[in-house]
Amino acid sequence: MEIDILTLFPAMFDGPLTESILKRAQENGLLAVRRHDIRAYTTDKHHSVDHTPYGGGGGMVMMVEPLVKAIEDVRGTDDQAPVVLLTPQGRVFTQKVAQELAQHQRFILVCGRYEGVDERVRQTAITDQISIGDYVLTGGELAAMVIIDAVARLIPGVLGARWAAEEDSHAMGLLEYPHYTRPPIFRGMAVPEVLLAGDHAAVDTWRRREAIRRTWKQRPDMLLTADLSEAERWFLADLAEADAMATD
Ligand code: 4HQ
Repeated sequence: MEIDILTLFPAMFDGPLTESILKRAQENGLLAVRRHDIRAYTTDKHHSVDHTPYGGGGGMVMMVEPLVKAIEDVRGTDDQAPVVLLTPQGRVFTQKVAQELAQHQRFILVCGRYEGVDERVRQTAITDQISIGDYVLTGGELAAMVIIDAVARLIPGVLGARWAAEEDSHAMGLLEYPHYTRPPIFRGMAVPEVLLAGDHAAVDTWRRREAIRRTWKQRPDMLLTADLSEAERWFLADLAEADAMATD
């Protein structure tokens, strides 16, 4: 997979891309991340990338010319690659959106700064807009990094074989079950017996139920779409009933 980033601050990506899983993915040729400095596409002597907004008001707006030139240069003749603007106005990033992006061989991330980009950037050169959540960042860079991280781990071979990306919580539509490792007792808190007994079917059933219990407690909205068996639906009904008894 190839990811191109357009940014005024290419160095912001140094840390996350040069450690751990993302570092190894690049070393193994599974992922290529290219950073492009938008300022390199300016033509005036001051290398301006922003200007005051027409109509007045505070702040600065990213100028259309350097940005569109940068996008067109980086994209080249590749009309398949999505050009994604990071913005609070975009569709909200979820595991489903990550899976969708992971289907592309290449995509381009455009990071705005200041109050945002001139509206004509969207009209000319953007194919998709994504928000990582309803809060305001100082720029699109950290949002771009979140997307790269979530998408890269979906590339086959990036996670070890034992950690197939489908296994984990959001992909299953449930939160994760509780995890334990050594020691067996910490400050009087024991690891659940079923995990020590070696009955793998019993472990699987326990983990599914604990995942359902947690999801019901913390994220009941996720249960509306979760794929549960008949037995698991009964388990859920029991949880709800026990809760109703306790609060009566
Ligand atoms: N931005 N998800 C860039 C965000 C944001 C978000 C605010 C994007 C500032 C210039 N991006 N502008 N939330 O808060 O993606």
